[in-house]
Amino acid sequence: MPSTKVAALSAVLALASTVAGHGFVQNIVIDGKSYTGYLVNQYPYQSNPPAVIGWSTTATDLGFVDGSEYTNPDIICHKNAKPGQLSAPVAAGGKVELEWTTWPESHHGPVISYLANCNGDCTTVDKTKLEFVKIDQRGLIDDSNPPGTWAADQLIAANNSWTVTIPESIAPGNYVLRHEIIALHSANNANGAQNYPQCINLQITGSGTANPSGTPGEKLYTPTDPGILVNIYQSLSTYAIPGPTLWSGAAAHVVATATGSATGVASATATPTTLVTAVSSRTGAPSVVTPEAPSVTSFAPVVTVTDVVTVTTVITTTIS
Ligand SMILES: [Cu+2]
Repeated sequence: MPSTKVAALSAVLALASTVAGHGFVQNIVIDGKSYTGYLVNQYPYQSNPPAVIGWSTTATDLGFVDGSEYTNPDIICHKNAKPGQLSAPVAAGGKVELEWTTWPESHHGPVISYLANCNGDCTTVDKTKLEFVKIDQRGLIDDSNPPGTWAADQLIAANNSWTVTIPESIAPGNYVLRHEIIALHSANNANGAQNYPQCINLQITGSGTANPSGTPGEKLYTPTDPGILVNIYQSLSTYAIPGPTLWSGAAAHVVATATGSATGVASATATPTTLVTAVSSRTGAPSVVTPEAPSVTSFAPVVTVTDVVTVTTVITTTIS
């Protein structure tokens, strides 16, 4: 095949794989039990997809929501999200491990998680009525060598997983867990930050009594928040994680490591700023999900400067 054709074909393939590289939450582990997420690379193409705890979305391009949509319901649980039809039980104080398919190294940024009480059945809840309480946040970890090490890099290092502790004192009930990566690689431009929210339903048990007030999804962020409109390629003295303040009842963040051992238990107590190193309870590497029906025509909105650089690299490699 002439090299120009190889290059053209490679460009298409590279774009498709780059888009697929954004990832989504494919599996959730609670108390050693696995729950399937909303498999956005499969379920939208199935006539009768299974009921899962993950909220459905139409983000089949694996794309994002940006600042132009912060007052649009799509920011709540991603594009055209509808409630998951199952809920996973979890005890207050327990841990929820969210396993992403993958995450691109260039997409540095914070990882944030919220809970919203459904005040009833989450499977029929009006998402615009949900009020989100921030229960976990990590932002810039180390900026000694900009763009630095971010929560998203820790997520990648932990086999693309993130562990959230359900606050001990939260009242039992049905909740939506809103878990999100915000990619900041283009955030020095207006509306350049990219939000990748993922929602699941939880049935929280326990004897807690706290019912903290929260923030509607459409009021979580503005396009000019200091942690949204920010240039990560220059040295930052501080980074203000976007969104409302962390709830005082939030548990200490647990950094999961990807050792694969099932023996470690985190002893997270103390204040939310305390860093506790824990051994992940994961028992095996996540299976790689290959998109069955990548839509090449839909990649355009998520191609970023970084993505184009990736494509160029692949083309060069293929020709040479
Ligand atoms: Cu991207």
